[in-house]
Amino acid sequence: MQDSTDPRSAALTSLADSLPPSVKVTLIEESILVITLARAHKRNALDDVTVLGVAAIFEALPPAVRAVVLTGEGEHFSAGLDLTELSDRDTVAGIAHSRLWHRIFENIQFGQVPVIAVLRGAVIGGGLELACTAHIRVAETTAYYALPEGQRGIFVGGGGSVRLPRLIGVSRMADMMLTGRTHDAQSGQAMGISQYLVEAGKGLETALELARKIRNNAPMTNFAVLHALPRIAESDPAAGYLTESLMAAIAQGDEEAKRRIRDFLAKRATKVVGPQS
Ligand code: 1HE
Repeated sequence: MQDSTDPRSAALTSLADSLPPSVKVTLIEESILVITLARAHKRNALDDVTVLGVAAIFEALPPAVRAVVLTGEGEHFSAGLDLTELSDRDTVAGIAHSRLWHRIFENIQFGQVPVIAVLRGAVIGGGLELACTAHIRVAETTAYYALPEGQRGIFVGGGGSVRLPRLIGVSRMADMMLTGRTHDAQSGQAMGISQYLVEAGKGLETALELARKIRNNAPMTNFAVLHALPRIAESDPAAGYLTESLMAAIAQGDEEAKRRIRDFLAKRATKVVGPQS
C-alpha cells in the first residue's frame, strides 16, 4: 500500500493537499485510488464543499490511476444532500445546484476509469444518487436505501430520476419516494442496486479485489464499457448495432487486444473460471 506522501505519487499529493477535510484520497498499489467521504459526524451528508472536493478529484485524476473505489468513513455511506444548505436556496439557485451535481456526477459516470462504490449503513437521497454514478456497487449487509425527498418536500436533483429507474425500475423508485419505503441490503441486491453483497466490514476489501481485476483489463475495453455500453443500451437498436460494430472493431484493432489473444492461443493467458459461490 502506498499513501499520498509516497514520492512516486507527486500528482496525488498535490491533489490531496487541495481537498477539503471532508474528502480523503489514498493511492493503493500505485493504480487504485480510494476516495473516502470523511464527514462521519454528519453521516457523510453531501455539502457543497464535499461534492466539489469529489469533483476536483475526477477532474484531475493522476494518469496512473486505473480504478477508483468510493467509500464513506464510519457506519454510513451517505445521508444525502446536506439539508442545512437547502434552506438558503431559492428556485433559481436550486436549478443551478442540481445542474452542478449533474455535471459532477456525469464526470464520475463517464469519466476516465471505472468506479466501485462501497455501500454501508445509510445510502439515502443524494447519497444513493452518488452511488448510482458508480459502475459497480458493493453493498455490506448493513446498507439500506431510502429516498425521503417525499417527506422533505423536495425531489431528487442529482440525476437519481435518470439513473435509479435504470437499476430498479420507475415503479420501485416511485414507491420509495411516495411512501418513504426503506429497502435493506438484501432487497437492494435483489432489485439491482448492488451487484455484490458482502458481510459487514468486508466491502472495501471486496472492492479492492474487483479493482485489481478491472485495472488489468485492456484500457480500450474499460473505455468501451464506460462510454460505449451505456450509450448503446440507450440507443435505438439500429444505431446501437452500428455503434457496437464500430467499437468492437476499434477494440480488436488495438495492439493490446492482439497481444492478449496471441497469449491465449499460446496458452499463456488465464482461462475463464467457473462461478464462485
Ligand atoms: C445531516 C444529514 C443531512 C444527518 N443533512 N445534516 N437526507 C435525509 O433526509 C436523511 C437525514 N438523516 C437521517 O435520517 C439520519 O441522520 C440517519 C438515518 C442518516 C443517521 O441517523 P443517526 O441517528 O445515526 O444520526 P443523526 O443524529 O441523525 O445525525 C448525526 C448528525 O448528522 C446530526 O447533526 P448534529 O449537529 O445534530 O450532530 C444530523 O443533523 C446530521 N445529519 N443527515 C444535514 N442529510 C440532490 S438532491 C438530494 C436530496 C436528498 O438527498 S434528500 C435526503 C436528505
